[in-house]
Amino acid sequence: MAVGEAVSYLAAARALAHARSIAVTTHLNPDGDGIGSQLALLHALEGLGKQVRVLSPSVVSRTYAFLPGFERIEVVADPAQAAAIGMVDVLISCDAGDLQRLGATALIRRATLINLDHHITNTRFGTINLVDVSGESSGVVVERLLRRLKVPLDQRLGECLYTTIVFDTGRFMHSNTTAHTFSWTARLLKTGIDAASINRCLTYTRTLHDLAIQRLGIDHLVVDAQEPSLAGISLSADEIRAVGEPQDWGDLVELPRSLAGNQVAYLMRESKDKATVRVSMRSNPPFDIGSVAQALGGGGHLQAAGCTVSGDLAYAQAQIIPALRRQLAPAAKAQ
Ligand SMILES: [Mn+2]
Repeated sequence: MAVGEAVSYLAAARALAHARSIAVTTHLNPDGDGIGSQLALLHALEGLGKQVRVLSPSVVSRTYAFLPGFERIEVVADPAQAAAIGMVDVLISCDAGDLQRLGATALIRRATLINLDHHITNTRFGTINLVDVSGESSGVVVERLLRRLKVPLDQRLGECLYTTIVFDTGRFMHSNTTAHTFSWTARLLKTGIDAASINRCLTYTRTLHDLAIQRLGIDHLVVDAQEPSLAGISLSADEIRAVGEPQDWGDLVELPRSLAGNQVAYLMRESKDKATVRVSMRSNPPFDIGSVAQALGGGGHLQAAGCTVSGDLAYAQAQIIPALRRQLAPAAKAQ
């Protein structure tokens, strides 16, 4: 661990030790890493006698309803709701690479903002930046922080933190899965969690509507004519409206990625007003799609990243697809 990171853990632990009121938030369209990190912090900090509120800038998928403390999550989706929270000593942001990703929760009044994250593209927007890119999930960063606060792991924390690692390693399939991942996860299993049951909750909870979205994805799956190792799904506002927008887009971007020979995959979704397109990207090492997202104002990791393009679907495709082809081209020549 770099010296800077060690200092941040100490500063964050100190700020939390001195705080009375704490709010914990995460990014828009929160996922298993953000929510698991938040709820682990809720239990740990309440155990230390703190007043804690758990906030989300957008609706939280019922997929995570099995997590202890899920019913404590309050949606803060506009400035009035943010103002109603009042002043807190510490606001902790979990798993968000930049302030915009916090939606309305960015407006919550606070003395100190702890930016807890593991994204390489994090913009260091906090008062204290606890950005540890060596963590496979933000949950790993949370656990390292809890060690500084002398909070021992228990089953509740184990369940929340296990969810973060399953989600952010793609069920131990992504390139960020290492020996550390398994030894860290083994410590969580020793708290007595039922990993198989959590896996079922995270995986086998699709609705018929979710499957209709999968079908929409399959119908719109395109393999690039120039780079056969590039494939993706582009969905227009009209196509999404016809099926009905899901609460959670889940891992639809994994569908093009599952093709034999695929190296780079994308999902583009046009907004209702056709003014923006949300782009999710995935790649296999050594192909870097994080820089593509970053160049367009987004962020993430080298192999998993996203951005929002201003413009309609055709405009976004014209921006993204040539950039992804360029990422594939040099390595293809070298082979
Ligand atoms: Mn994460």
